[in-house]
Amino acid sequence: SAIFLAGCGGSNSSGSGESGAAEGNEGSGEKRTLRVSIGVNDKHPEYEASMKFKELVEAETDDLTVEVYHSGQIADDRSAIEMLQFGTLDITIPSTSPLVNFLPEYGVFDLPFTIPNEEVADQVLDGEFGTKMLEMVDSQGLVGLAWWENGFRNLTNDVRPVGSMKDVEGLKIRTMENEIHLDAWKALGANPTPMAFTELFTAMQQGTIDGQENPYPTILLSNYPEVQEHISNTNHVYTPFIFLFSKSIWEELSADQQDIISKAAVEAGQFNRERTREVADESLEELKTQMTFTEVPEEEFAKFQEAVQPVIEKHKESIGADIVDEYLSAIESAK
Ligand code: TF8
Repeated sequence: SAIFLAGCGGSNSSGSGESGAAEGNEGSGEKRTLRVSIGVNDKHPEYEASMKFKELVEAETDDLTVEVYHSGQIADDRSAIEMLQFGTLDITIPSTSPLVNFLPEYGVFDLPFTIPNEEVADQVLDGEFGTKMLEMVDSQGLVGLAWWENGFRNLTNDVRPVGSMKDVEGLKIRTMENEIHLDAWKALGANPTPMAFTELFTAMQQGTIDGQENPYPTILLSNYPEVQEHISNTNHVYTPFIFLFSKSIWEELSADQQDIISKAAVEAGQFNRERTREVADESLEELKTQMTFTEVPEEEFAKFQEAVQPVIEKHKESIGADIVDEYLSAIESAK
């Protein structure tokens, strides 16, 4: 990550200089630039929403400028989280899955086939459970400000149409850097490899992996149809995006600035959900014209779910049985 630091200038403050950040309280007029790192490109709804966040913040104050860096130019999800911990980056909005490497509790969101639809996701995340999870990142030198949406993940591959578990057999699938995803794909009969998102396109192009899984907008807007022929509506897991701020930098901000940023993160998150859902529908229609689409039959879903049940049991340990129960009951009461 030394390369990232050198490439991006390192320091987060600009304008009136590095010193005196702590005295910047009550809007002393110190100007600050907040850098946002996201992994997807500038066609993605997450980028649109990040630009919305910028607009909202900059409309409220002259003290803060927001710069959005897309396509993992600054860092991939996991490295960006580390930069927040070091105070060398202000904001990142990663999938929750890489956070499991810091907070095992976050593994709840990786348990396959648990959240059934977006409405339930909203209720779980916007309710007590979601708030508790946001607060939990504090122990990692992070401030969790809002839930955004990555979405339901769907499988693509370049070998064969997948309509059943037997079709998954032996496929080399890239997963996020997350043990639960790895185990789930093993349980389904695939041959999974963890990899940073930034390396994924090239890996598919070179054929070192057969496939991957991501929400429809990411699949379309990252040009995966160029390197993948088959797509199925596996909808196997819902991945939230989490809006994270560096805690050490947060503590240098005035209460007013914190308030502006918190509100903008939540409001841009609402916009993000709406746009993501529109774009997901449009993306699927477009993907059907560029790839072979296979609808997984209902009875096959039951088999997928049965196959991953031992993975849920196994990871109840690593995640924490209490938090898994809380998560599952939050889902039940949202249904
Ligand atoms: C993945 C995730 C990513 C995002 C983004 C690049 O497959 O779904 O799309 O976390 O930050 O790695």
